Amino acid sequence: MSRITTNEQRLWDSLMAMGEIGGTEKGGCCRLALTDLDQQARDLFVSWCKEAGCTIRIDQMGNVFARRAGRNNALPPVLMGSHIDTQPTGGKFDGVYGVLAGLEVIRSLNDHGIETEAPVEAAIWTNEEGSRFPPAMVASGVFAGVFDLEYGLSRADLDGKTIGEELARIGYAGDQPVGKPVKAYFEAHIEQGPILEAEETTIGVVTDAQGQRWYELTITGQEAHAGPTPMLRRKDALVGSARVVDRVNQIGLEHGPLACSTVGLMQVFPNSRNVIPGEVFFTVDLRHPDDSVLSEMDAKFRAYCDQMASELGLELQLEEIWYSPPVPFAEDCVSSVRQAAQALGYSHRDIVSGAGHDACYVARVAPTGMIFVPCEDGISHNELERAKAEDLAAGCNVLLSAVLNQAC
Ligand code: HGY
Ligand code: MN
Ligand code: MN
Repeated sequence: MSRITTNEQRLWDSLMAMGEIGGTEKGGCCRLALTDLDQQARDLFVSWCKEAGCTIRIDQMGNVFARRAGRNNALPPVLMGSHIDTQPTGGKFDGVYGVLAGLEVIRSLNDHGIETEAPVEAAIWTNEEGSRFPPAMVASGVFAGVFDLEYGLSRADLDGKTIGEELARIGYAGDQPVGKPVKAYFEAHIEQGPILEAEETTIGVVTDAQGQRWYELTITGQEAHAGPTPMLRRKDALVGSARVVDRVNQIGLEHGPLACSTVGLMQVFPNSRNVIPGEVFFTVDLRHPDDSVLSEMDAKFRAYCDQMASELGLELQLEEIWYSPPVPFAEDCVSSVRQAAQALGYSHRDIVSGAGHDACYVARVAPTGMIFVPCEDGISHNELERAKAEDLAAGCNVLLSAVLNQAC
């Protein structure tokens, strides 16, 4: 296992410079997928990679691959990467750390004059968050053959703009086919949960990622006047939705401690203080590392929605828009990460990812591993998201070592 290390300050400076693009007053980052800010961030990454001697390849889903040539470029590359799109109240580290750690590995290979047998690449996956264009991880999903290209390009935001249109608008509608042979893929990421920090552990050796199901619901009642309409005559779509929100939360608690259940987006119509809401659109996110438990949660959720609709005389439209099963990562990659942490003397522990990542889809077409580092109070998808430079550098050193283990 290699013990060469990367440049902590350069990695930190790159993260801070990238974080300025969409930077918020609270120190977070709002850089939604395929906005002008995403374009600026992509352009900055591409310029840095070219300075590091990389060639750039952009595929039809806008995924960006920066390649550092090896001795034998006919070999499939060892790939690193993550995403640079953020949540509306995102931080400076979720996703972008994995992209810039990949670049820092390439820069460090240059510094040390190391030539690898296989090429090494750093990637940006388009639209990992699924916040603007649901579902999440759609571009790595197309890369893995889970979705076809037409589905991927046709995903639309709430204004009806599609991924295909927005890629063209920002100049990242590549002409390269989506999908290619990859020797191994490694994604460095902040944990986004409290475990590593609480245990004062530097490296998370990610063995699996939990499964998730995403739903969209429209509950329809009848708008009416908030004053003269007797309570028992109402068809209040928001009351029905509120009952579902509470039941979703209970389902998560009933399947604890590993289950998660969230309602994150809600639109009330007509959203006027003295009109009984006639229609509510909202989303549900259910997660568990065990697929059979996730199915149980799904069944309970659906049954309750039907029961609520009949009790309150409301119309229910419920669509499951996304299912990403639990993912075991490749033992070969997981042990590369574990051995690298060991060789470099970092405290480490096996961990299951609560969040979805592009690695969950790439794992279907290439041996894949992930490296977690702690984040402050386990907070993420929040402008207060913070990570320590020394932890980020430790994760990057493990990434370098794991990549060399596969590429040399
Ligand atoms: O939702 C997730 O787990 C990821 O942040 N897209
Ligand atoms: Mn992420
Ligand atoms: Mn995220």
